[in-house]
Amino acid sequence: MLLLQFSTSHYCRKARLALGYKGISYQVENLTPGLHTLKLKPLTGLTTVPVLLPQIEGQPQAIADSTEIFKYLEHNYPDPPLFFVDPHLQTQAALLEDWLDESIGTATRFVYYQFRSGDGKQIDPSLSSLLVIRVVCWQYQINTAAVELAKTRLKTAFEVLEVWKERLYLVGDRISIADIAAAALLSPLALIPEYRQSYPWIFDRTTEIHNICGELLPPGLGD
Ligand SMILES: N[C@@H](CCC(=O)N[C@@H](CS)C(=O)NCC(=O)O)C(=O)O
Repeated sequence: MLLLQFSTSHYCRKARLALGYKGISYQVENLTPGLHTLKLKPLTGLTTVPVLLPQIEGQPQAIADSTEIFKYLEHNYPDPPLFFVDPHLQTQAALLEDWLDESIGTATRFVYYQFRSGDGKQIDPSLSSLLVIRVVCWQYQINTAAVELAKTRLKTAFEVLEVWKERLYLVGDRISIADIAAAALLSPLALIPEYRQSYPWIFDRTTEIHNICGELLPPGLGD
């Protein structure tokens, strides 16, 4: 099995956490941003990573989108489960996962790249890193007004995720796609002191989930 990814992408981290949780062995191929479309477009019709190539006869050649990767993994590798049999719990988990994916993961990207192009410049002051940050800010139209909206969405996310203060799991009594999505999609904020100080339980639980899944901790955690 091969995972096409950008090494720093939080959506790719989400796919790796699920693969790790299920104990699946896989390899990664790190694509070069910009050139990635040449490889991905013919394979999936889309331009985003992660893309999973099962490399198994009779199975799809390529699965694009982290949510679709979750579904593929659950169908083909049901044990240990990340979905629930109980339809009520599964709906809750799927709703949380979709909201984290479509709204919060994007908000994280906006706030993170604005930080990296300002106060967080020194994290990697190399020319290549600063260039990538500039391109990302341009590509996603990351500007002050959009970042303010993203911060408001993140505030709501931290309120919703207060559940982690009381309980180990966002839904039900075991880890699910909701926990994996939250641990991955908020992880870039670990580098931003304001978030680390205000929401320590988010980053404690993120660390635990990475350990459970056998995934290396994101920058800012564990160093
Ligand atoms: N909803 C998608 C989002 C994936 C996504 O936004 N990936 C970004 C990297 S973090 C990407 O590939 N961007 C490059 C592009 O859009 O061409 C998923 O869950 O897989």
